[in-house]
Amino acid sequence: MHHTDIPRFEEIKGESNKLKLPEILEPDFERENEVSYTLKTQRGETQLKEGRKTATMGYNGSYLGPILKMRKGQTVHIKTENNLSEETTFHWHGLKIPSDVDGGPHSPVEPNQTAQIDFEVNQEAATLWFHPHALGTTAEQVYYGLAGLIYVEDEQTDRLDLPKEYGVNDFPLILQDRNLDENNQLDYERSYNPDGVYGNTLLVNGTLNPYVEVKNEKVRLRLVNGSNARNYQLALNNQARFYQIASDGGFLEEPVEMTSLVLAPGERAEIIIDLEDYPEGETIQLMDGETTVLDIGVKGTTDVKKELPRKLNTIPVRETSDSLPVKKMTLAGMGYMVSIDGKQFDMNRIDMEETQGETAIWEIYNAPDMMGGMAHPFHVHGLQFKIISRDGKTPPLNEQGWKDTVLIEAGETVQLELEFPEKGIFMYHCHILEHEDVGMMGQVEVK
Ligand SMILES: [Cu+2]
Repeated sequence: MHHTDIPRFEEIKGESNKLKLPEILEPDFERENEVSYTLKTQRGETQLKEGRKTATMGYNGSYLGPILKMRKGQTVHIKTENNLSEETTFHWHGLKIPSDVDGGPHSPVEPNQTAQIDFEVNQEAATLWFHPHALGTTAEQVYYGLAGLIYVEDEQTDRLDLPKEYGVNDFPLILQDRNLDENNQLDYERSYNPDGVYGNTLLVNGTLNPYVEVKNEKVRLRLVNGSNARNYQLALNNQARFYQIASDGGFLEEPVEMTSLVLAPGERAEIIIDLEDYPEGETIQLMDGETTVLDIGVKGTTDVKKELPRKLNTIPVRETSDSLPVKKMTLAGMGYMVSIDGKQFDMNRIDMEETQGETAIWEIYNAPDMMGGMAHPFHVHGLQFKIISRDGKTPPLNEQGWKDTVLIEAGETVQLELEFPEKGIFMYHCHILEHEDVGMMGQVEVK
């Protein structure tokens, strides 16, 4: 879908709602090195907008899901249960885990069935998320509400003096656009477009026109693009600077000062907004273009001032770059014709082979067509990669940390450095969920 065709948001005035916060899921049990959760898909009804409730899907609730907290080094057990009348999967987007627990299309959970998942957390602190990845129905299930967050924590999270009081100065923001019809219902079929279902209503954690009240301090926003297809370009209404501190897979080396941030489907970014010099009663808005994403009001004051840590993380740099073979891949097409290297997904075909623990370079070219083509957010399962270059140039500072999803513009070539920590068959695909369902997806076998 070309940029000019993407539906704009309609402002729904007169309704302002306190930002809904996902609950932090209570473990079934937790010991120092072990935690166990139960996660259930279900149908339900949710008050998304004034008037009639909306028929939705959720995890352990009617819309979206809880936050699963886990620590580096912990063994995690998750009992997954499917209470839908259709198959689903439980995919852990951004976790570095073996393919048999990754929840790709190979691992369906049938209606009224449960599946037990066990893995170890072998990665650093990050804001990750989970969502279905069932063959051909991912987009629709996410659209109706199936998505939730994972907070990985570690010693660095404990040590860094960053805002971390949940719902006080540390807020997750799951950004999703939806079409609510005249009866307040989500009608996926009616909204369907193979180039992505875009909505005219912005929801943040399932909240329409959300606001938060905070003190005059530094506030951390964990941004998650949980939309099927829409990119966001986020900025503050007064053009104030903010600081990105984390990308998809962990903290950046240093806070990156910026005034605008693009977030593609699947991507996460943690930012710090500095409200220390704002007086009581002041408001500031996080915007996507002309649309208010979140209204932030300063209510209550504090004298505590915090310097942001200068050093957040150490991202290892590979010593040599020229000895590795470059594996090339081409994204192409639109609508039902989208492809990777001219092919659409076939579960019985392996498209790429890699070796566990060895560094590989993937060069991904997004071929434009006569109409110009479109940007694709490219996601790889089972690892966190690094972006080496965009059209031969070093990526911007906020893209120099760990990533699992990268937006590739039409005509652009992006080089990634990857290392799969686990063996098995992993997906790579466009994270426009309708493109993924149509078949813009391949399989890499890691031996
Ligand atoms: Cu795509």
